[in-house]
Amino acid sequence: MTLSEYISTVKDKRITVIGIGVSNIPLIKKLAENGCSVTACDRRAKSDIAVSQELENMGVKLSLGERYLDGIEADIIFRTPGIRHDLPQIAKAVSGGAELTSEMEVFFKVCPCEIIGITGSDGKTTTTTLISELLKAEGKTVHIGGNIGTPLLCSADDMDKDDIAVVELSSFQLMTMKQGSNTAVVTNLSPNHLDVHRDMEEYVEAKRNICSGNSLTVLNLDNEITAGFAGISSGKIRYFSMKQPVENGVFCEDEKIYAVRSGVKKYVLDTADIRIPGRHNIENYMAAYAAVMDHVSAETLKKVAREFGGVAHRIEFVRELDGVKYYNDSIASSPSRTIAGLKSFDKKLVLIAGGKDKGVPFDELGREIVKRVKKLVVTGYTKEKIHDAVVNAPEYNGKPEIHVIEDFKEAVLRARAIAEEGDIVILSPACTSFDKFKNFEERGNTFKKIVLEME
Ligand code: UMA
Repeated sequence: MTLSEYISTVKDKRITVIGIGVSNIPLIKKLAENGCSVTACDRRAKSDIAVSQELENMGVKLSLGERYLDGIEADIIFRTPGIRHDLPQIAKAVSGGAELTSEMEVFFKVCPCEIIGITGSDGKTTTTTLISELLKAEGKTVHIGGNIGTPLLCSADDMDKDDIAVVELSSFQLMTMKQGSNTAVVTNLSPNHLDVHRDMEEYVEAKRNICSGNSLTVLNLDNEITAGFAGISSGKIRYFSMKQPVENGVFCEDEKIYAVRSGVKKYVLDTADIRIPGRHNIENYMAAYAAVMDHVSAETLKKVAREFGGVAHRIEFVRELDGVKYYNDSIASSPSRTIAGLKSFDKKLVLIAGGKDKGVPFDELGREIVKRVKKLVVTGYTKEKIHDAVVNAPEYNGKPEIHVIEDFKEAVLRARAIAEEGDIVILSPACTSFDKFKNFEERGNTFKKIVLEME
């Protein structure tokens, strides 16, 4: 079934779309353009939804504010990822006969090409990007989307059967999905999003849906929970492992990566070929290659590994100047994210941190900075707080030296001035960007511009 055919089957139905955000806005417009009767609901007020007037002009009925879910009268309900399916008002509409679906679920129905779905607690965005880069480098037409930020449903009719859709899937998206992707990749699973999921079991249950009915499943053999998914999938299983050889899949031994088909092992890559830093990125490469090794040669894998500088703003390599490497990790807007960034390198770093406070304590960050940072530059609202967390860390003995600089550009230039040949400078703020920038992208782009303009 194509998207146009799907729309013609729902034309006479009452459609309620819950959530007017990134996932659903194109869908609401598409349905309205095709003459469907659509009610769009959102807890936000009209003035907070930029497209509200445009939607009304297209004939969409809006149900907004505190009581936005009251009295749903629908034959079909589209749920946005961020909303639970079992809210009483939704459950009531479903028990009254409404069909509950989502933008992603319908995309899976109408997508004309193979879908590679990627989920996991960590590494899913990078693995999704790597799969896309590998396939593109091999000449394939790729459509990348899902939780990574681009909804794909409304482009489905422009896709060709020989293309490949590479889709990052969150537990929120998977929670109510009945059909998995043709190829499923599960990077790893550890407790996450327990503020939304009822418990760890519900979270794992949601992730499991990715394996339902697929033909190839790629699982992390080193992670007990994901390894256990093998029993659910009816298709082929490939494993990846940092710790042990596998019968089918990809593994790493003595810093060399091997691809194995039916027990026949072939060397494909050295870990040193991988330009993006961190042991976790070796795992991401193994997961990605296990998913696409039927389409992508070892030569292409090596080329991408050597050239790919990382997902924008996530420990993204910017340039090397005077023997100093610069990385942009602007996405790190919390201490835990910065700690993960610091742990990605096996040497001490020159760190630029600071920004707007989220009210999260910096104590643990302070201790990690003492352990993993050679020189520290703090900037923005939180500069003093981070400074204090470092000097109050029990292990602090006067090192690292700390430079407190309010101005962002000055801070970056100071990092350059204090870095020595062989050093790594990283912007990994541990705070949001809202003290000085619109968002983390603007902060990262500003950092990159300053670094690229250095002479
Ligand atoms: N809304 C309600 N009531 C609710 C929840 C949300 O009315 O109870 C409304 C919000 O006011 C908003 C709209 O629903 O106007 C949409 O909100 P949403 O949170 O579902 O998000 P989208 O804008 O559609 O973005 C979603 C993903 N967000 C979440 O899953 C929370 C985006 O992932 C994704 O890129 C996008 O779809 C693309 O399809 C973001 C994310 O943080 C980046 N994901 C989590 C993660 O990666 O950890 C899962």
